[in-house]
Amino acid sequence: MLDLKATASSRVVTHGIGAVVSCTVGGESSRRFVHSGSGFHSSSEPVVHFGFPASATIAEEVRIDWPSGQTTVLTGVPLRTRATITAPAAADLDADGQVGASDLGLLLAEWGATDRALRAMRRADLDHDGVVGASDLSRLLLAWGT
Ligand SMILES: [Ca+2]
Ligand SMILES: [Ca+2]
Repeated sequence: MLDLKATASSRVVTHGIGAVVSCTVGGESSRRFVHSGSGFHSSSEPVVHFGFPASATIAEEVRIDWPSGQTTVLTGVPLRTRATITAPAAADLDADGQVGASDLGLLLAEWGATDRALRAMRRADLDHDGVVGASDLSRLLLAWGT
């Protein structure tokens, strides 16, 4: 079993609600939506649970697709633990832990884009005004190097 607690530090949703978590163990992938946790188990924390064969000890890959369009990928995650995963900062488009040239490139690639159905557009639209443009660029530059 792997419990993942997904927390979002910023934007769109709090606590990772709406994120999709994919977990690969022994070459098999399963997916879970992060939801509010209300209902039968009545937990206030957004936690996703995965069950695996008893022999499994490690997840080759855990991938979190945040509602913001960003994606966090972890490899070699031990099972039978609880991992807390924090969403990347909004301007860290490629979720590599810092805001820099690669994020700028991703934003510029979406310049003028307006289709929020596309993940690449959503993550570049930092101010959520429905278009990728100068205000998003200025937000990214303000966060540069963080
Ligand atoms: Ca980055
Ligand atoms: Ca925008």
